[in-house]
Amino acid sequence: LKRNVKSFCKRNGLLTLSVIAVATGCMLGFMLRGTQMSTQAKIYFSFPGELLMRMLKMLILPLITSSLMSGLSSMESKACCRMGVLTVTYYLWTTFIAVVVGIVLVVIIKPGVGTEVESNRLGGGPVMTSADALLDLIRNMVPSNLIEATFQQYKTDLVPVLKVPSRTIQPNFVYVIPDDRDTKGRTVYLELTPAPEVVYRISPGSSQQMNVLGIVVFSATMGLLLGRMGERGLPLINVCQCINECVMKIINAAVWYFPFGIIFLVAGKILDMQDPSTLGRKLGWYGITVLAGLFVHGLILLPLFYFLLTRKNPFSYIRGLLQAMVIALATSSSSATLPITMKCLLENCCVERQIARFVLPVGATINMDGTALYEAVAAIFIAQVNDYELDFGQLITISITATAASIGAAGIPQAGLVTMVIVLTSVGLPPDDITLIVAIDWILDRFRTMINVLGDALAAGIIAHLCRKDFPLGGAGQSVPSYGT
Ligand code: DAS
Repeated sequence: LKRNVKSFCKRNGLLTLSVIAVATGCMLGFMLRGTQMSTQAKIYFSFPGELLMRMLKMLILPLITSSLMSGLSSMESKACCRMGVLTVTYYLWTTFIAVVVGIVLVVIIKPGVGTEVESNRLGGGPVMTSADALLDLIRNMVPSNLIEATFQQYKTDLVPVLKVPSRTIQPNFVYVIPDDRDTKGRTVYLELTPAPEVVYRISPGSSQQMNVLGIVVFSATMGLLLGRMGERGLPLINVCQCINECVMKIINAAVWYFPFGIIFLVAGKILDMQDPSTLGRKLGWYGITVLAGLFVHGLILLPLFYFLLTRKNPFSYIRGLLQAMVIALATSSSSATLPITMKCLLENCCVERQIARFVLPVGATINMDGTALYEAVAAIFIAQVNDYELDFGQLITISITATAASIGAAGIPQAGLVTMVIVLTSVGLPPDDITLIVAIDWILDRFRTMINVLGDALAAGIIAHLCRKDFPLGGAGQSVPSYGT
């Protein structure tokens, strides 16, 4: 038994430690919630978790650009085109299926029906309209500055904005007065820092919606062009391959810090957790509906699609992804988890490198099945709470806008909460009602991020199988050494 336990821990050491770290973080967080921890102590306490997030964020730009530029440059056009079409088609299909699963469940369970509570929405003040949010989606594809595009998605305007005389809706959310000059009147979600008199700004219009979509588009274009330059492109292709290998080696080294960082990341989030809103039990049923949808989609439908398209056992493939899913649970950021997802795919699932280098970065930006499902459920739940009957046409609208909103959501914590404005305004629901579901969003965000990551990784396995003729070396037993060896 001792030998078996030892070999299990050796094989799954990091995964075991990470799972123990999540459990420890939860216990620590709930234990400390009762204490009156000072603001300064909270800032120090969250420091190790903040380091973990910064380590992951630091790797996103070099990983995505080097992966796409070196991966696509070495592919011939037809294979590249086939892989691209298959990838985007599969992503759109699974995202739409996720939305349908969510709608069916929320219509059957009806978590919000019979709620007498007047939702604590705010009146007045222009909100970010669907048109605004959809324009943000297109705007994000063409970032004016690639470096800023990467880091801005995480920047919460660390420059304290003015102490605005605004009304606090939730302990962590404050709406700025509508005529805030640099957001052109759009609602700006402000998140209170531990020091209540100072607020940070997360503006849906500029930074919160900024995601790596623009970097993926730019890097993929560069990769395709480099591939057509022949000898002239080789120096830059070699540089990208070296950067990619270095990034994967850095990941192999950094991962051993993760369990320690996860403890404080999870505990810190629980410390800041808000008390459930006035909806109480209804909110619980809403959470159960979302989690049930994520379970059905993530652990039944997606593995079924994988089996039908590859005729392989999906659960042995998923076993190789557990480390990435634990990191997704801990960080609630699919972009930040991307380096680990890439490592799992290459080292545990033996997916062809060129496929992983394309499918994952694209998936981390446009494929968010968990988010799409959640936004559809949340919108219909808010309609039920408002006793607002949605007709079939509006359900179709919700399914389309939830799919679009999930594409526009950045792979960062609670991005789905912000893009939900598109879905709510598309069917005439008050966007301010987001505040009804904020209280448990921090936990649902973790699970939907896990499904987002799982969806991307399963897609890579499917695309690798469908394109195996284009990549004879690929898959299990590939002759080239994997990273980190
Ligand atoms: N946290 C987001 C992600 O990283 C998902 C979401 O907010 O819905 O995928």
